[in-house]
Amino acid sequence: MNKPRILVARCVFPETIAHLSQHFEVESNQDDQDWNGAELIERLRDKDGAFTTGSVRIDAAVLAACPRLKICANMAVGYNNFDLDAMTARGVLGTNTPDVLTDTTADFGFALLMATARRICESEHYLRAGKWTKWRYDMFAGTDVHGSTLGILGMGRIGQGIARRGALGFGMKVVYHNRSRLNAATEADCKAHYVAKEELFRTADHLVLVLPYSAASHHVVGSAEIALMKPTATLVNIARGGIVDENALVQALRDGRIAAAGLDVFEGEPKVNPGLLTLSNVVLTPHIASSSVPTRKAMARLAADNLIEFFSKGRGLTPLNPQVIKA
Ligand code: 8YV
Repeated sequence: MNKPRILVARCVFPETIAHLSQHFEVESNQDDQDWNGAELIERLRDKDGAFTTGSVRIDAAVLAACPRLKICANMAVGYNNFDLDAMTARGVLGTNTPDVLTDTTADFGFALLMATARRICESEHYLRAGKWTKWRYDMFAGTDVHGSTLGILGMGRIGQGIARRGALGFGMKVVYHNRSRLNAATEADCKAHYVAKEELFRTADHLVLVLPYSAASHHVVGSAEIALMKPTATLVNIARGGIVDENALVQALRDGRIAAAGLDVFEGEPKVNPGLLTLSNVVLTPHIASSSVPTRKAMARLAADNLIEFFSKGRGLTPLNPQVIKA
C-alpha cells in the first residue's frame, strides 16, 4: 500500500523529518522558503496531510485547491493560521500542540515581564555602548515585581502558569480576566482573583496578555484600555500581535502613558512597527516564548504524532475539531 503523502511546510528538526519518513512519503521545506499562497497550494494539492507552523495559512482557498487534504497538524498551541470553520466544513482535521509548551512559555512570559519592569535590555545596551562611567542613585530605576499586582488577560494553561509563578515565587497579588471564570479550586491553586476587564487594566502593575487571537480579540488593547492603566504599569504580550493596537501602544509609550512594554509578538511579524524600534522603554523579542530546545522538540514530536495517529488510527491526539472524525 502507498504511504500517505505529507507536506512539511516549514523547516523543522531533521529528527522530525526522519520520524515522519518512517510512516509517510514526505516533501519538506528544509530550505525554509516562504510557501504561502500559490506555492503552498502547488505543493499541497497532491498531499494527504500537512505539518504546519503558525506562519502557514490554511484557509478556504487552500482547502478548495487541495481536495486530498485530510489533516493539518500545527506545531503551535495557537491556531489562528487555520480557518477552522472552513476546515470543519471540508472535513479536514486540525490539531495543535497544547500542554507541552505551557511551562516554557510561562517562564518566558515572566522573564519578559522582569526584563521590562527592571529595564534589563535598555541598561545592557547602555553598558555595551561604553556609556557606564559612574554609579548614579536613579540609574535605570524600574518598577518592582515582587509584591506588586500581576494582571493576566486570558487565563488558560499558560495564564495559570504565569499566575502561579507570580503568586508563589514573587508574592504578587494576581488578578485576571477571562471569557469564563475559572472554578474555585483552580483559582485557589493559582491564588488568582477574577475581576472585570476594566478593573484589570486599572489595577495591574504588570499586565500580561495570554489570550487566543481571533476576530473577537483583535485590538482588545487599544488607546481606551491603555488610558485605564497606571502610568507606572508595564504591558507584556506573549499571545499574538493583533491583540494590541500597536500604533496606540507606541503613542502611549512615547507619551509616558504607561512605563514600558515587553513584546514577543507583533501585528505584522516578522515586520516590526518602526515606531516601536525608536523607543527605549520596550523589550522586543522575535516570537520565542516557546523556544527552549526540549519544548520545541516536544512540539514537533506532538505535531508529527498527530499525523501518525490520524493515518494509523483515524483520530488525532490533540484535535481541534474532533467532530470531523467519523465515529
Ligand atoms: C510558536 C506559538 O513558536 O504555540 C504557539 O501558539 O505562538 C509559538 O509557540 C509559533 O506559533 C510557531 O508555530
